[in-house]
Amino acid sequence: MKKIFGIGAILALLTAGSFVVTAGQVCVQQPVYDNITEITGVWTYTNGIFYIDNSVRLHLGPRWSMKITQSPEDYDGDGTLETIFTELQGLVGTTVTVKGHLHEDGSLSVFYINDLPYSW
Ligand SMILES: [Ca+2]
Repeated sequence: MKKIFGIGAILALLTAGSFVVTAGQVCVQQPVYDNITEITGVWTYTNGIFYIDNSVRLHLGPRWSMKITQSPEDYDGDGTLETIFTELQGLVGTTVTVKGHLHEDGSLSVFYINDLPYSW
């Protein structure tokens, strides 16, 4: 197999992104995103879609996955870790701050909910 990159180049590529390589271990850190948008408003749910103030459509991943995946965070603050979907349903009607990538159509890919990391 032809060698394309030396180990130094690979390490430089990895450390320039969202990974840190130390002594043979790969540690995944919170990715660094540019152009994070923060929006605060009332968390709503209409026709199977979560919104802020019924206007900013939130991208939170496939609903089937949210319904079977245990949430790593207690987003609704009820003291219980539930499925992601149940956690997000628990936010309906409350004022929430989300951070994420704002798309040209005004929708938001959510990376943080009330400063808790969100991923799917
Ligand atoms: Ca909960």
